[in-house]
Amino acid sequence: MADRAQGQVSQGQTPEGQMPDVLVVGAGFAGMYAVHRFRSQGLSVKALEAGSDVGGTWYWNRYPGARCDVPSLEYSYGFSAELEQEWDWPEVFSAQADILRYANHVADKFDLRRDMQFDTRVVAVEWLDDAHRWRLTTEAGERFEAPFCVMATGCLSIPITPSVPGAADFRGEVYHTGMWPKEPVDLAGKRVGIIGTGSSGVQAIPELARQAAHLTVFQRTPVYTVPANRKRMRPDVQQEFREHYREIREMQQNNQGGVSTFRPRKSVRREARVDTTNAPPTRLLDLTSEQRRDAIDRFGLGALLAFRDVYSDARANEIANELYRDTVRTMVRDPDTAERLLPKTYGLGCKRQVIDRDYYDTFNRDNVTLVDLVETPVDTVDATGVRTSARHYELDVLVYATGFDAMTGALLRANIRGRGGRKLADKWRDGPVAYLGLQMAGFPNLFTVTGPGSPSVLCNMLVAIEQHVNWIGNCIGWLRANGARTIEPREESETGWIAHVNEVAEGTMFTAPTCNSWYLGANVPGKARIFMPYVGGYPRYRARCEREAAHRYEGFALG
Ligand code: NA7
Repeated sequence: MADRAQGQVSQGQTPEGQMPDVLVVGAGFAGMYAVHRFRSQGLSVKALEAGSDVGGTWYWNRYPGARCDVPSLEYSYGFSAELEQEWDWPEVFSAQADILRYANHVADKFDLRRDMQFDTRVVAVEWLDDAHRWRLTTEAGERFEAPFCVMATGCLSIPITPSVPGAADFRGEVYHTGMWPKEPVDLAGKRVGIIGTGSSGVQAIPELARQAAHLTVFQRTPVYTVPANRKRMRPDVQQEFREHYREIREMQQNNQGGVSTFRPRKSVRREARVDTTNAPPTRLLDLTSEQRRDAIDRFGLGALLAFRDVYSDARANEIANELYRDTVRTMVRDPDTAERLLPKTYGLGCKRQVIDRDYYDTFNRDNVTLVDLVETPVDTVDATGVRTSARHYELDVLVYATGFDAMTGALLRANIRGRGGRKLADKWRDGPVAYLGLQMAGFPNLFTVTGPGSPSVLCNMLVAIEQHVNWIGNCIGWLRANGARTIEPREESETGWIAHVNEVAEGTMFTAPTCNSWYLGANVPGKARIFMPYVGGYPRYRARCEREAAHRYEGFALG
């Protein structure tokens, strides 16, 4: 406890008036659990959050149609059996508002806000070499210090808006899907334009089309999207999950993507269950062309995702892409529009799979226009709308669904400086270098939750978050128990891990030469092209983390 005794900073104290043991940046699902976990092991903690309340991603992404692509019974915390038993999910895949309600319930139940400060953006994170602690400075100039700092800043938390000439001249309303206002936005009778057809755009477009007088969709790259499961939650299914939650959490721990393979047996009638004998086989190449077509007719476009070789074999991938395109051609009435909506420059499995509700059907509406920005690029935005190389589109509202500076953006914007004042931005000039996505050499006692090089966005985020926060909590506890003041990875651990992260991503569709995705940093001009998440699977990753803890953190240097 030497650090706590060293003195108090005038601001940023815990309610007891002492410097906290741990500063946490962010109060999304990672920061929320960090506060609870660290507190319950006897550490004092203070979390700083830029938003006005908890929820992170689900606090900011309030755009119409925002939803999670992981089933809610699994995209939920596993640390409290009581919480699992008391919370009701209204739908199988929850909408943003329901997930935010859940976050608020958790914050209330565990009294998390007591140790959180909102409307507080951290603009500098600096290691004080002599004092052996971190100093965080906020936009308002407040300073906080603690021996440990945990960056729970999220993987998709820095929205990006392209620099389009004239954008500032637009006199209508401007929104970014990742910073949607809290107050409802009234689009009735308005001419709305949306730029971007990634996951956010695809979710928002059908909703915006229903609300607006007219919707113009400015598309640069067409998307592969499959229909969502839109089921309401059945109470008996939820009950069956609740009865098996311990088993389900165990299954998550052993699943590549942190999602259990649990299927309700009691509450889903036998005849209603998918008959696996008729389910598609695991290799697309093993089917005749009639069988392939038949699989899509029976199971829908999503059937393509069930074939393993689609992700590993270029030939299977191209067959799947062609089947996909043929199917979309049958879904969109206007053949020119259909053709423009077809992805042709990259394959299925390169980007995070998008899931939609009525996306293609939206282009059959009279009040929706698709503009292909490859054919007719944007020249400028002006006071009244968007001008492409072909014509001017009058707009009252312009929505940017143009994505995020993913995985590294929030960490780099925090201006982190480690030992000797070394900037993280310099260390990461050619791409993120970290050990297990948890720590960086030269930045002692700084931890990242779901950082680059960890499964993070390729895993059920709630599972990944709990695993990281538990590991960090145990690590801090161990350091204290063993009289160590600092921990940071050895350089060779870091370089070895990054080599492994790259090796397992090699040869997958994620890193195909035709692929440009935010996983690779390809959506941010000038960002190094590196595959950032760990694709080797959550169980393998978890085992590696556990091995480190079991072997007295041998891959780390202790001070
Ligand atoms: P994404 O997936 O990065 O999508 C952003 C979209 O915006 C994509 O269609 C981009 O086209 C488009 N974009 C970006 N910049 C421009 C410019 N300058 N002009 C035209 N179009 C542009 O972000 P999302 O928010 O949809 O989803 C992010 C993740 O959040 C998602 O994967 C889920 O995990 C949740 P491009 O492909 O770059 O041509």
